Amino acid sequence: MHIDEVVHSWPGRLCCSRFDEETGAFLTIAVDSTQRGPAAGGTRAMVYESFGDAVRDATRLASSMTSKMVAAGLPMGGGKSVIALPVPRAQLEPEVWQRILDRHAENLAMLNGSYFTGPDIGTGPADMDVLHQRCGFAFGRSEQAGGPGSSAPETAHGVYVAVRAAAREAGMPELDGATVVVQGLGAVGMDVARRLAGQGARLVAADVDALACERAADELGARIIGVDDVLGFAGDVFVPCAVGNMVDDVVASGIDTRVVAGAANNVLASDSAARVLSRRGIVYAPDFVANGGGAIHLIGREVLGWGPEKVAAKVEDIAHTLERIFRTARALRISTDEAAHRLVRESLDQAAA
Ligand code: NAD
Ligand code: PPY
Repeated sequence: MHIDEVVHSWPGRLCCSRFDEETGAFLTIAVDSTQRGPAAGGTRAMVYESFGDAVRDATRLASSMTSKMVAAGLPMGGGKSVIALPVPRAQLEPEVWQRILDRHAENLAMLNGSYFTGPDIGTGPADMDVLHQRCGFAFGRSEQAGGPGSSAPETAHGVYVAVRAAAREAGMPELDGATVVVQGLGAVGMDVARRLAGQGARLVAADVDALACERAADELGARIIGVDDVLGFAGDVFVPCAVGNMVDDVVASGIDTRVVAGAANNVLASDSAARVLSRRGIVYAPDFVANGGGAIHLIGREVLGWGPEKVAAKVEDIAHTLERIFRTARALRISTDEAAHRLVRESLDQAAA
């Protein structure tokens, strides 16, 4: 994507980028909003087709973090970091990755607390330990380093709660015997799959990682399908837990489940995809609501001083937020995504007034 398109379509506050010639990494931090408090959102490290694509991902993900904070009732703004790597993280020499983290920490220090980072795709608690030690502006350190540890279990629980709420809305009070298609069997996807299997769901799953597939088949009896067969697979619930931007209008027209609810950020490639799903009677749980468990864990534990029980109760509340969104969508005959954005706008406008 050309950078001009990104600039013209993003209403956020600040986006800063830096190219590190020595490692070939292109680092971006996007701060979407600080209206409710300092911005926060994870650091995503992966390979992008172009630097424009990386900046677009950072800005869209940052906006989504603002909505996530509002929907979860957290007193923070939205931000995100994207590190566009020259090769996949697993192929980087450890010292090259350390240098990239050092550059990232320098950039975070320059923002001086307007933005706090945390884990996302390609980074984890061990990286947050390093960033926190270098600059202090990182959530999600490992428990050994005094942090709250991985956010994946709370994210997974929130997604499970969201799947159940969306299934109820679609007329499926129980998941026993329901066919659930899980895309991505990483830290969150595998955990969600385990929780759904515990409810008697029949699992169908796909991942680009053959080992992850083997684990899901052995441990949970999942039927493994090809990654290209996921989007049109006939089932009851589709649970996207891999990367985002894969449901465009065409994909939305072909999805063959009654529910879409998952962990991936920015599942929808466009606003119109939400309308397509809605017209087809497919219940979509807006991603920034369904995957809010990780943010609730990190901000709850590190900013608000909550214990695990309070965090767990707030994650359960995701069901109530979704029920409110579903009611609004029904009453106003709009998509659930529009209803969720309406809720966010109203809340931000109220705070501004
Ligand atoms: P992860 O990296 O552990 O897992 C992602 C999995 O998706 C990997 O196993 C990967 O091999 C697989 N994958 C990648 N491309 C794929 C494709 N085309 N088809 C099928 N599988 C594919 O990441 P995670 O922590 O499990 O997060 C999953 C998603 O949830 C991400 O989009 C992330 O941004 C989002 N999310 C995570 C958290 C959290 O707390 N971890 C919080 C909110 C949102
Ligand atoms: C996300 O939920 O998408 C994240 O990026 C995780 C996160 C949440 C809150 C602060 C830092 C990271």
